[in-house]
Amino acid sequence: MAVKRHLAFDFGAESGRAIVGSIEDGRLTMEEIHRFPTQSMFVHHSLRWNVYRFYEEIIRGMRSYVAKYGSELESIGVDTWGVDYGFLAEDGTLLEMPYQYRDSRTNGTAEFIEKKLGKKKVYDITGIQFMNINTLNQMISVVRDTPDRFDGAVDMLFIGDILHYLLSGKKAAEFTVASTSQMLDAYKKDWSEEIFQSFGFPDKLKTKMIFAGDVLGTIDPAVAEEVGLAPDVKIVVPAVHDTASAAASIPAEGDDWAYISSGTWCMVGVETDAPVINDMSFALNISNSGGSLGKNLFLKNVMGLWIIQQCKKAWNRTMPDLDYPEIVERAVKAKPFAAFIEPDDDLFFAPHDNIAAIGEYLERTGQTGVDLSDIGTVARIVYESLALKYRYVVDLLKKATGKNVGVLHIIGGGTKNALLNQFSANALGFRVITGPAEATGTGNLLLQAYGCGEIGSLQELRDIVRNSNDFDVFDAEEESRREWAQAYEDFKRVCGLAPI
Ligand code: LFR
Repeated sequence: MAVKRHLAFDFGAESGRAIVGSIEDGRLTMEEIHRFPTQSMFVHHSLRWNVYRFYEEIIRGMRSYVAKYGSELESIGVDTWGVDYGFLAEDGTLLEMPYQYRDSRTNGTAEFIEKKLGKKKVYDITGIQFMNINTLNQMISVVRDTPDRFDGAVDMLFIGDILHYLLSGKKAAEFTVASTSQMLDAYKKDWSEEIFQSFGFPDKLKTKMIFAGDVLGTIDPAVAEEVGLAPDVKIVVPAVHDTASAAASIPAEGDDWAYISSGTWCMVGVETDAPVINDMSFALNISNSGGSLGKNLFLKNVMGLWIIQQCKKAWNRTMPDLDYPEIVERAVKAKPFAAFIEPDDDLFFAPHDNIAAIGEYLERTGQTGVDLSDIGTVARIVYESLALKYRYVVDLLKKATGKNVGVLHIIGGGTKNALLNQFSANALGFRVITGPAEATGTGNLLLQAYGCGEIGSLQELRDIVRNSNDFDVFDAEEESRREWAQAYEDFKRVCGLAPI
């Protein structure tokens, strides 16, 4: 029988890639055939995504596929970050360039939530962590500042859904990405009437909901012809939310695990069978993000590698050749626990100069005498603080679910940083297992294969992940156990984190 190939497009905030995958003898083979920068851009002083350029990269990716493998392809699926969306007109035209979630238009929207419906009520319905980036906040800013933008809109689609629409001509909102909006009823897995009514969002924007593994349709014949693909290629939605595609590929067994999907954002979570929405999860501001194949991702966003990416950007202004291996090497040599930062402080959300932001943070928290001109020192502060924040969030998750956690799976691009992996094990005091690094691409491809009938269950899917990858293990270092335990206490105190 001919090999069935799938093509995944995985879009991150920095870069995107096209990956071909096929399953043979219970193993997934993956090959990256196209890579491109994504990155938002300032247009008229607002931060936007050039979605048609993303589409162009998809066309390029499909052409690369055809050049290598010919016209036969089983399916295509796209995943992206969450929360960002575009409005479509009746004829399917995108009405404006979608905003990127770090745009400042959401400033002040949090108060609106409290006034209109109350945070508790919104959380009880949606189960989603309050963050200014959420679609809810972005939509509130439309109601508040630019209500005419609703006029010609007949559909609201998330970025990945827009790309699926361009490929298939079919409009639908995939559940995992839609859940990040904070506009769904977490139990009904559909749009919340109450949210739409209370905030004055038009009903016409409640796009039909579909689920990871659903076949949206076949490729638009004109697109197929343009790139040289057969007309029967299926468009199968993976978990359009990258975090949910990644979570599907956690190689976990048993029940006592937590995970981090590590990239620009680090999503720290545990998997549950149903939403966990109660007073404690509300107080701790934990999300119930939609998972694939019936799962619920009880997780919290941590600012993640964004912080070191922004430091690197600042350093690269004067040292263009400085790369991550060298940054890590310098961090290894730097003094441990010189200072702490709270990665999720507002200062680090969209900094102009991240080193200056760290300086401001240290000053505000009375941490003096730290030489921030030393790259290793700064990098070490960031990596240690991230690891300590992971520990804090895992402790919160344990408290809110009552779950026992004895191992942490780290998946995604962040796993390539062995120092951070070791720090994470040290901070947590238990075993960290890393991989797959291409977790999102893996999950995307395997969810497509599930949609095409090649895989029957999540367990089978994870068996394939385990058969197809090598994993690294990091155990907490005995000799520094005491220092890390002390550092955790200091971190919480210095950063003003509530005791758990
Ligand atoms: C990670 C991610 C997170 C989401 C953030 C913004 O790429 O999808 O899960 O909270 O991006 O959308």
